[in-house]
Amino acid sequence: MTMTVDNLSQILKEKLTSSFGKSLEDATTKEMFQSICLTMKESIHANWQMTQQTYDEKESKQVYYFSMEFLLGRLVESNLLNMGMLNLYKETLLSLGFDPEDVFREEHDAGLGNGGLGRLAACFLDSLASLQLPGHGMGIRYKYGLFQQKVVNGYQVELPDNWLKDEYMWETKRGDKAIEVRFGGTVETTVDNGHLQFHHHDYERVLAVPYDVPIVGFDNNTVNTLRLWSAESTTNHFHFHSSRGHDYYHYLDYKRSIEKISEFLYPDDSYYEGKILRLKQQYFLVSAGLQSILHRYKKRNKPLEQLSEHVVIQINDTHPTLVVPELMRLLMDEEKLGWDEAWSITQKTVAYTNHTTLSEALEKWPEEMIKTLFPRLYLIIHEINERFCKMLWYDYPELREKIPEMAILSYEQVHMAHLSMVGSFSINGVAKLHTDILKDRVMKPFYTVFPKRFNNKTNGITHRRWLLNVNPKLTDVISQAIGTDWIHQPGQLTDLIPFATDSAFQESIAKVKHENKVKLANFIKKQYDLTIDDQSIVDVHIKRLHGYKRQLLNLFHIIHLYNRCLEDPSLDLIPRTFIFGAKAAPGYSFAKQVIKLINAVAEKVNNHPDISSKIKVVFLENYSVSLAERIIPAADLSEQISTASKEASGTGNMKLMMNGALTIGTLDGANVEIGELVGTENIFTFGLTSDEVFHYQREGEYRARDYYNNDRRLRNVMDLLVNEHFSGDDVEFKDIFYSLLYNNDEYFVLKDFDSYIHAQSRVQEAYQNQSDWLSKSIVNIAQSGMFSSDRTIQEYANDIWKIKPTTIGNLIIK
Ligand code: 26W
Repeated sequence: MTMTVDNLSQILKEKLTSSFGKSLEDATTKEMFQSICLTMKESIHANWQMTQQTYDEKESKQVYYFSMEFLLGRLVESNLLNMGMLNLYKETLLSLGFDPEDVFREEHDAGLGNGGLGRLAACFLDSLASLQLPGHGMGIRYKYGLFQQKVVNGYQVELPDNWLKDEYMWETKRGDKAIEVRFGGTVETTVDNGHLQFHHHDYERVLAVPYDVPIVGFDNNTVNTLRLWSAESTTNHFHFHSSRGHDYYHYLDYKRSIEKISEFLYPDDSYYEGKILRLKQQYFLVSAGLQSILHRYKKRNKPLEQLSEHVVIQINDTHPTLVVPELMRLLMDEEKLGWDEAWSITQKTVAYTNHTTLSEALEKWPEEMIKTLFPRLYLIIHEINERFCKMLWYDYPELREKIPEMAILSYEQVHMAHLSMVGSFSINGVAKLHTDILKDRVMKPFYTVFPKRFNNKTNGITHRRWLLNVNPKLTDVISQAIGTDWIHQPGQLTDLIPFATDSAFQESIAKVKHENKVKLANFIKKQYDLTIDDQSIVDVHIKRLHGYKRQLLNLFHIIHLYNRCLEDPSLDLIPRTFIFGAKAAPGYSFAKQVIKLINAVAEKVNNHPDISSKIKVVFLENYSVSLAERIIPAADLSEQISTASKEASGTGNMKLMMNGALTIGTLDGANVEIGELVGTENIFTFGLTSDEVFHYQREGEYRARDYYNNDRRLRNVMDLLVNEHFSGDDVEFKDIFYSLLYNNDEYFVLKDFDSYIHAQSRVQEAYQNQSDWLSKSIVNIAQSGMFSSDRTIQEYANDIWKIKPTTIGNLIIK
C-alpha cells in the first residue's frame, strides 16, 4: 500500500498520543520531531534486522570502517530521502500546520568529528548502504561532540556540545553486547608444553557498551550499522564491604575515571598531541570493535585462517592503528594461534588510509605510555618491529641506513604510521597528488619495500545529502534537463555538458542560485541582523581554521580591496559577500587570532558608509555540517587556497563544485583533479605548485621579508595589522604579523599574494559576463559526479575490500 498524506497524518497523530499523551494541537515541534523518528524507525528497524540476517545467511564479506570520528550531522532528512519519503513527510507536516524545516531542526547535529576526516567517514557510510554493500562503522559515542563555537566580541569562545541532552532518536543501546576492555596491569610469561603463554594480571576493566545507529541505504532495503561504543564501569567492581562511606566514594571516583574514556572528542585537527586519554580512547575503540567482530565471525563456524575472506578492517588514518597488535593478541592469546598464522591473518585483514602529510599530525606515542597502558600489546609491537627491521636488513641492504627512520619503535617512540603500513595489505592516499607525495616523498622507503600496497582513492561526498537534500531546486532543474538516472549514476551528470551554453538552462540555474542566496541572506539577517546583498558574489571560505588553509590570504585580499576603495571611492567593484565559517582548535592561538582579525575586518568594512555596499564580510559562528548545508547552495566562489602539498584532498571543494560554485584554488589535493575535469577555463588556479613549495623548503631560498619590502600593496595590508586600525591596540595581531615576517611565513602567504590577487581579478572579470559565468558553473556541476562518494566507495570495494553488493529482499511493510 502506498502511503498518503492522510494515512501518515493519522499515524503521526496516533504517535503523538501514544508517546506523549498529546493531541496535535498541543504538540510541540520537538514532540512532532520525535514522533516522526519513532514512525520512521518502525520500517528502518524491520529492514535493519532483515539486512543483518541476510548478511549472515549469505555469509557476505563485511567491511568495518574504524574511525575515531563520524561527523554525521542531522539524519532525519537524509534518512527520509533515502527511504523515498521526504516529500510525503514534508507535505504531511505542512498539512498538520508544522513547518518541516522547524521540525527537522529539532534534531541536534551529531558532531562526533573535527572536519574532513570525520565527514568523509559519514559520507562513506551513506554510500556503502546505498550501494548495497555490507559495510559498517565502528566509532566512539562521545558524550560531548566537537565544541560549540560562540563569537563574543570577535573572539572564539568554546562551549560544550551536549548533544545527548535530549534522547538521541536514532541510537539503540545493545546492553547485551557489552564487552570488557582491559587497561594497564602486568604480563606474566609462562611456558606450557613448550609454548609461551602470556597472562595478564591486575588490569583495570572497562565495560564497552555498543549503541547502534542504523545507516539507511538509498532506494533499497539495506540498513547497515554504525556501532558507537560508550565506556561504563563494570558493576561487579563495587561491593559494599562495610557501611563506611569511603567505599562508595571510591566507587564514584572509579566510575568517573572510566566514563571519561568516552566523554569527549579531542578538538584537534591536523595536530597531534600525546594525551594519554586519547590513547585510551583509541584502544577502547579498537579492542571493543575487534572483539565484537570476532564474536560475530565465530558464529559462522569458519576457521580463523579464513577471517580475511569474511572481514576487512579499514582504518581511518592511524588513530585506530592498535588494531594491528590487538588483533595479534586476540588471535594468539585468546584463540591460541601461533605468531605466523596470526600475522598472516592480521596483514590480510587490515587496510590503512592516510589523510595527511603534515608532520605535526603524524602520531608518535611514547613507548613508555604504550608499555604502561597495554603491556601485552607493547611486547607484540616490539616483536613486529624486530621482525620488520631484520627483514629490511637482510632483504633490502640498500635501505640499511634508513632503518632507524623506518622502524616502528625508535627514539623511544611508537610510530603509528609505520605500524599501520607494516601491518596492513593496503595503504591509500585520498587524492592523486596526495598519493604521489606519499609514494615519492613522505613514505618513499616504504613504497620501495611494499610497492603493491600503495594505491589512490580520491575522496568523494554523498551527492544525496550534498545535492539532493541541500539543494532540491537545483536537483529539479537538473532532472528536468537530463532525466533522473543521474541520481543513481551520478557520473551521468556529464549529460549536462551540452546545456552549458543553453541560455534557457543558464537562466534556470541563475534563478536557483539567486533563490538560494535570498534564503541564506534571510538566515543571516535573522541570526546576525546583518543585511547582505543577494545580488552580490557569494565568496565562501568554510573549513577548519588552520595556517595551511590560509584564511589569512583570503583576508589579505579583502583588506587589499578595502584599501583600494579607500584610495578610490569610485572604484568599480562587483559587490561581494565574503563568508567565513571556521572553528579553531582551542589551544591554537594563531588560528584564534585569525578569527578575531576576520571579525575586526568585518566590523570596519561592514560599517564603512561607502564600502559596505561593495564588500561585506561575514563570519558565521559555529561552523558545522548543518551550517555548511545552508551556505553551500548559495555559493558562487569556493575558496580552496591551501599551501600546495598541504591539503591531502579537501572535500568542501567537491560539495561547492556540485552546487555550481567555481573554485579559486591552488594546485593542491583534489583541486588538481577538479581542474583536470572542468578544464583550465572553468577554474581559477593560482600560486606555487607543490614541487615549488618542496623546492623552497629544501633550499631555504624563500625570504618573506623581500615580498613585504617590495610589494607596496602587501605592505599597506600588513601595516594595518599593527597600527591600531583594526583593533584598539597595536599588539592584538602582532603574532600574525611576526609569523609572516620573523618566522618567514611558513605557509607562503606573501609569496602567493600577487598571484592570488590576479586570480581574484580574473574572477571579477569572469563574473561580469553572466552567461559565461553560468556556463562555467554548469560545467562544474556536470563534472562533479566523479566526486560522488559512490564512485570512491566502488573503488574501495573493487580494489581493496573485494566485496560485492548483497541485495536485501523486500519486506512487507504496512
Ligand atoms: C591526532 C590528531 C589528528 C587528528 C585528525 C591528526 C590528524 C587528523 C586528520 C588526519 C585531519 C584530517 O581531517 N585530514 C583531512 O582528511 C580529509 C579526508 O580525507 C581530507 O579531505 C583533508 O584534506 C585532510 O586535511
